[in-house]
Amino acid sequence: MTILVFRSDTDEFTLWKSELERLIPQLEVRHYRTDPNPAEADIVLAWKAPHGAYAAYTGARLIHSLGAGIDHLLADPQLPAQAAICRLVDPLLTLRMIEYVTLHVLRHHRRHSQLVQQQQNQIWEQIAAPAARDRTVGVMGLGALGGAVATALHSLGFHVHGWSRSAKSFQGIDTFHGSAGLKSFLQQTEILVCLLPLTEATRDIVNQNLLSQLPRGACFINAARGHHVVDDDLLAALDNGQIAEATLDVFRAEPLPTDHPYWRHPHVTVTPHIASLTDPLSAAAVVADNIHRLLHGRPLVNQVDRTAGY
Ligand code: NDP
Ligand code: OXD
Repeated sequence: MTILVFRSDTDEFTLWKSELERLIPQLEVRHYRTDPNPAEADIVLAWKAPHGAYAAYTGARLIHSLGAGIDHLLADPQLPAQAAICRLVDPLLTLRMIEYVTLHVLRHHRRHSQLVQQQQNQIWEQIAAPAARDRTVGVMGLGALGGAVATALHSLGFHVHGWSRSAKSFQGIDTFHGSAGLKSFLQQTEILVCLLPLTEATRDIVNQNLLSQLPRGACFINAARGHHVVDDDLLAALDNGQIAEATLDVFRAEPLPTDHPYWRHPHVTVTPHIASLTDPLSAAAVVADNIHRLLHGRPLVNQVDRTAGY
């Protein structure tokens, strides 16, 4: 059984190779750049290769994403049609996302940017935040990441709203679903968190219409994909005060171009797509479990529905 790893970073490749070959000794893990026979690979481990890069893997039975998102795969028109696609659901990836979102929800909740500004101007002015139970945080997407984030925010005492495609139930969280539930989800949400997958239904979802349904002065955190947001609409909402602050980890073009207004906007925090990075040691165990399943004819986990797009 051969598997090919698409990842440009050589140190990471070495880690993936040693860990996967340790976990499944019959594997031979190769780097795509040095493999002469792509058609022989049974499994492809994929991360943001250029379109067309997977076309030669005509024998692949499984294409496993090395990240949670698989929009990079489904956007490739030459993706081998016969292969199952799986995405990464890894406890460390989830934990890191919880850390990132909690950090920024708390910053917005406690108006931390205003305190930083006050220090710069030597202003001693106490800012009282409402109790967490009186602050509503809305999480769009209640999957592996959004569900865990919503639960963690609830355990900190926040009033949490969650929105998904199908009906979901989480202890202590007010859940909404579908386009019919979106208005009610948004109308009390003071801090909106986007953890949706990028699909045809969710592209450009954070636009003027959606932002205008939030309470005035709401904050926005995007840790999902840049294409969820219509940038001009978000910038207009930030400039007119409808949105007080935004924390953005993902962008339509990455790295974010140096002349993009987000870099210098006084109410925007930019982070370089680090909300939750894949850790090869932790993720290899998850990928190895799916490879075992494939080898033993058991159902794969975290398989993508190509039609739904996630
Ligand atoms: P999941 O597939 O587990 O969850 C997706 C959630 O979104 C589900 O609750 C689903 O609803 C909901 N959803 C999908 N389509 C719609 C829709 N049209 N309307 C309403 N809800 C919808 O994904 P993960 O939680 O694992 O990951 C989410 C995204 O986070 C990834 O796709 C990736 O883009 C991003 N990400 C970003 C990282 C970063 O570092 N910035 C790191 C890792 C991931 P339902 O439950 O009904 O199916
Ligand atoms: C992912 C990401 O999807 O890092 O895992 O964005």
